Amino acid sequence: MRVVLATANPGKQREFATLLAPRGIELVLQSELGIDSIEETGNTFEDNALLKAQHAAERSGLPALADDSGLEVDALGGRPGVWSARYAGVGATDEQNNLRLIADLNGVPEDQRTARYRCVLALVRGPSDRTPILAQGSWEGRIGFEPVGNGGFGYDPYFIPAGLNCTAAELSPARKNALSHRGAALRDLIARLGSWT
Ligand code: ITT
Repeated sequence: MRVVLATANPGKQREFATLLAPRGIELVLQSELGIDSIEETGNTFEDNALLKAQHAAERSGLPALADDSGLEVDALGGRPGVWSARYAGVGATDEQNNLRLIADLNGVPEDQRTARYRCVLALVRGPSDRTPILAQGSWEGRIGFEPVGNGGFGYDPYFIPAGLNCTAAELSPARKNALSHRGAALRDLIARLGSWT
């Protein structure tokens, strides 16, 4: 099955390629088809994931899979949440977003730095699919004080998964996929696929 992956984020692309390779799903990047990203106007991960999937399906004429994800920090009332990619402003780099996160958590002690990553996936057969498949996953952890590790992307150098003494950026790609919100969401999606065509 050929499916368009509706993301422009290279970190997500790498993780999806590894996760979906054994599933017989051939992923085509939306950028390979000349499809631009759509503005994320939703207030929830679900709304934005659907928006991205419908846009890519409409432009490509193919089924489309989109991911909307982000980091929810308890001491920040759940922010950056759906604004994770643009926390330091539209077009911000991972480094700029991380700097803002750490500045906002200045003075917050370790036991109050709890957080989670959330991921919602939307899979549509076409732009007006009335029964899209939505799947989700989350990953509990806390925000460290210093960046550690070179793997992953986004907030990973500061995200210390619950039960581990290292950051997500120190995990191998396979280990991150086994533990992460994205890995969990994809396993949920695959469980819901059934006879989806
Ligand atoms: P697309 O919309 O093109 O998929 P994006 O980066 O804009 O790319 P989102 O709107 O879903 O995607 O924002 C997700 C952000 O949340 C991402 O840019 C990171 O800052 C953060 N994030 C999500 N999953 C992450 C992960 O596994 N590791 C680190 N940061 C993550």
